[in-house]
Amino acid sequence: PFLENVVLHEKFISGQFDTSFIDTTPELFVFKERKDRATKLLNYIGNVTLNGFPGIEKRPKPIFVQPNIPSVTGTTLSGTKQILDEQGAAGLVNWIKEQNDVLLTDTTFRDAHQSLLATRVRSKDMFEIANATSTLLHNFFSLEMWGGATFDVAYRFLKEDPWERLEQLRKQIPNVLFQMLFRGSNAVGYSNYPDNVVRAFIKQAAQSGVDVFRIFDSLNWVKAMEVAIDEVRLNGKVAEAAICYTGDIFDESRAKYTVQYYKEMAKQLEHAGAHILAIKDMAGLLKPNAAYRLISELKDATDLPIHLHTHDTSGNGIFVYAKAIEAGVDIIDTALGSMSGLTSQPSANSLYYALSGEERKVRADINALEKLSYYWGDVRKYYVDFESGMNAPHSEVFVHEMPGGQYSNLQQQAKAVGLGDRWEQVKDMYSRVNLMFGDIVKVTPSSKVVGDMALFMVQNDLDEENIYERGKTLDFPDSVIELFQGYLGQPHGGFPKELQQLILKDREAITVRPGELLEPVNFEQLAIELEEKIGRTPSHKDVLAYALYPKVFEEYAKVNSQFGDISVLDTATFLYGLRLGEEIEVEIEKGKTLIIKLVSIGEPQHDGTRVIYFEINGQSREIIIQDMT
Ligand code: 3PY
Ligand code: ZN
Repeated sequence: PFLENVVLHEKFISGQFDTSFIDTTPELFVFKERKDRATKLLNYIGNVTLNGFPGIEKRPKPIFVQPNIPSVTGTTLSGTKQILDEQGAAGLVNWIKEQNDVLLTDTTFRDAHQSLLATRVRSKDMFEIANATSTLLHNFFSLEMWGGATFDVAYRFLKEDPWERLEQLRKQIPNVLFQMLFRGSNAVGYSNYPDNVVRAFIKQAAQSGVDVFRIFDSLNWVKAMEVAIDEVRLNGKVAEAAICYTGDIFDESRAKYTVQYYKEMAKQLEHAGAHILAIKDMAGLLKPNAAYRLISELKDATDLPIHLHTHDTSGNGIFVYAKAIEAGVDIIDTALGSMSGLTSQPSANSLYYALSGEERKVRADINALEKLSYYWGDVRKYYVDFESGMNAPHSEVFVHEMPGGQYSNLQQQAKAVGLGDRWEQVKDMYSRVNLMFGDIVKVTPSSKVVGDMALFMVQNDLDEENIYERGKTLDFPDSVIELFQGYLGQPHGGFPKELQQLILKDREAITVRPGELLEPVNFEQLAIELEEKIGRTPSHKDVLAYALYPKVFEEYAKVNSQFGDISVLDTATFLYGLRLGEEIEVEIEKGKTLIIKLVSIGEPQHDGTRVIYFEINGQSREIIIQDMT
């Protein structure tokens, strides 16, 4: 640092090589906080090389194929984003209605990896392909690239800033609408937040680049969606309000979720200000003929364009979409071939062929889809340890009704509490708990509560009868108590009274919107509190993240100050570290690249540390790492 101070000093730069100025210039001896970026990165690499990455089986770093980024010619593109910016949400809606082709939303950047790879895909892998995506998917309706679990997982596991992902992608993809999944009054979290948090979050997301907000409520309670719909409209963006689809409209033994029920809800959403109506089939329960019937009837019931979302868990996805398209659906959600199928969305590539030559085709270029699909096929290999293990269509979803993103998650939760070998029982219990709860909509966060209760019952060898017999003496999981208190809102038809009493005991239940009872958050005060915790002035985006996820954000900030910005590392290095002798280039900022080589790893010391020998831009550097293995 001293030498750097000297050579960067204006006197030195101006040609004074008479270094007597060193003696007369005391500030040369004031060193900046010099645990510099390079050292921090080496610390991270040393650590992950030695100790591994959570969730990745400790093994020699595999040899990965470098994902191929298709070359595209850089023309200035104009797409749906320009339609919205120039004509507003109403103009966009009119434009959608004029299209004969079926429009596509690509979910590869969000739901596809949330549902296949535990949401672990890093921003870096998206940035690499962003320019190509902008060109190759220029005629798509939107890219779903934010929200759902991505916000939490970015901070919690990837140690990167989700806002940075959004803003960087926005710069690289200026022509296609960006879409996010928004859990109504649960925002991108698992519990209700005060209205001013919901509003502030939407406002910032809109400023940072989100255009279309798909808003849902985990119990289909429209009242809980109104604040979000209103705020999206105030920001001039597109409010896509979702009906969560559950059950089976053709199953007469389950009379709760009928076509009539969905039609009523659609009308309420239109009345609440929705620009687009989404059918969110989060588990993949919508059957082909049910899709035809539902869409036909919803088209009659409202004037809104319809956007259909499903998961291909059962393998019926393309058939469902074909029927929906016949019924006049406007937009559908697909993923790029190599990131599609099973718990993810149906493949855009397959759908393209299914409909080629038909009167209504999908608007997409098949060569473009295939090129992007190659890239993602290779990227997916980095994340193999996060695959769910499901490798064939899973028709049982019609019985347990678990959302696409929950299956592998609950499986992990079951393992963590020692129920790994009783997974069949857990699945069975999940559907029984749903019926005990009165047959509720199951999607984040209500689905998590059903999962928690199923684990609780299997773990304690309980069945429905025991719950009623012994309920008074049982301590139910917190999430179950909160659901029955009304803190996630009100389910269609209310809570089963007897069970509610057993669960709540002497606690009160609410029936108003939880947001009405929550004190508004004072953001200035929160910023001061956060500054004290992290030792730097937080941005407004940091404060919003902290408001939603205090512990997760604090932990992220800690890791960030320890290792610096590790999102710049390539994914193989981020997850596996370096092999002996391996050399990588890391661009830590535009035009500033470090060449890092792992030279050797020393023997363990008596204090459990090891010295790791690196070369960085040709210079030797030693880093001491605690060996935790
Ligand atoms: C989420 O809320 O993250 C979902 O994907 C629900 O389907
Ligand atoms: Zn989904």
